[in-house]
Amino acid sequence: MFKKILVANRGEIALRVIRAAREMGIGSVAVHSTADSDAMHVRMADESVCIGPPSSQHSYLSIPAIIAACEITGAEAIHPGYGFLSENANFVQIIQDHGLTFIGPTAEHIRVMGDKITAKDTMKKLGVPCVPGSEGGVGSVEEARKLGAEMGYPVIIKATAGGGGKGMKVATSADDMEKAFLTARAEGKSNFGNDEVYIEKYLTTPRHIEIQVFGDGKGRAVHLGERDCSLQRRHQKVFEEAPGPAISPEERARIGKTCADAMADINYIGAGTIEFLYENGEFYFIEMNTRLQVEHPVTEGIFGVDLVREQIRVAAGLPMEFTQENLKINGHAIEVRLNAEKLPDFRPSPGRISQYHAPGGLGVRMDSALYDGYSIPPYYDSLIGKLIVHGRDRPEALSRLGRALGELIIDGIDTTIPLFHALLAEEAVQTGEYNIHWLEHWLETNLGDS
Ligand code: MV4
Repeated sequence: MFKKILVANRGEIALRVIRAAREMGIGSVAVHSTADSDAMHVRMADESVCIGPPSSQHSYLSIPAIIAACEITGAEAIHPGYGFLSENANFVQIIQDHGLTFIGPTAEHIRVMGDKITAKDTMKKLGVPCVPGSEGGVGSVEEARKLGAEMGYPVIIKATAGGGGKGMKVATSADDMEKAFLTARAEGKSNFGNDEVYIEKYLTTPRHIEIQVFGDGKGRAVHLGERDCSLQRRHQKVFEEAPGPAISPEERARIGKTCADAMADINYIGAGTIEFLYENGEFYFIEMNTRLQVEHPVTEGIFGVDLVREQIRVAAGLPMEFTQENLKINGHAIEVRLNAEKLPDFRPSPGRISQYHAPGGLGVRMDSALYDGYSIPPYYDSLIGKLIVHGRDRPEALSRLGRALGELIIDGIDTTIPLFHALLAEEAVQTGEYNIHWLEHWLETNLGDS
């Protein structure tokens, strides 16, 4: 096992990794920008190294600075958290070239899944059900129109390198096609330096259901059920839960096995998430994330496992501590993302925390790097914490969420806490009868957000 690992991240996820390392008797190295000298991850780690100025580009995204921090401290492995360099195949290659270990998948798996056309092609060949659409890329408006006529409208044109909703356009008729096609291609080019696009049948009212998978890199892989992450605003998840309120045990076992078998086939190592749209009882693969995700705690809650511990174990060449047979779901978990943002327009609201009180009690987990007197810097993501609740069933988890939100105090800045009090009062949230459009519609109706 590693003696010391470096955490190439900040905020709550850096704490998450440091905590797992400490429980395993592994030393931790935090890296930080000059804006984060007082950050909790720096305080909590065994050692820290300043790696650059506030701008992420020159600190948390600086590969040379992070490699140098490993060499200075003698850290043997790097955990990337999520975001930043977590899905950068080039980073993984450089880590290996320096005789260090990346705690995550191989550069090759990251590369394959990072390009959505190759990801879809790979998954299709592995027997994973995909959204009907083009075979590979589409090179011209004429070809796009031909496919549109065959498939029937609406269709969606997606940039193969796309992400966060960029490079994605819906065409509702042949007349729309030219504009949608050219816009998706231009957005792919300008945002990701890649103008390749593909086409899919547009699903109008699906849920976003993602399957958690985990592999040992030696042909063994398991699934840890699904998370329903349909409640999103502008492609940012807001509220996530597991198990999905619309998924039956039979459906879970079936799609779960399909995903686990696919990951076993490719010798996938570590944590991964296979994203699906779910509509009318069918799963349609859209993309795969080759990282630990923000919402992983809901899965940890219902399965009683530590996914970061398992990531570190398999990266060190040890076996996973779970098998498919001993992974059993217990109860229901919900996560809400707490952002330093001002409603109704979700404008970033950095600043000094004058008072912080975390909720507690049975079934409550607060993952946050906040503390009394901390100043949230303006340079990074506005996520300031995640409140995760667990209950014996969904109603208990919901009422526990309301109780915990009532205990939570974050003063000095604006946060999205009031949004969750309001959402808990909604029938659709109480029943779980929502889809990927429900939240944006609700925000428009109730907050005038558009
Ligand atoms: C889709 C879709 C409908 N049909 N693909 C949005 C982000 C990207 N990861 C995939 N996305 C979508 N792909 C087909 N064929 C609808 C969306 C979509 C969406 C998906 C998940 C969660 C929220 C969403 C909000 C708008 C659109």
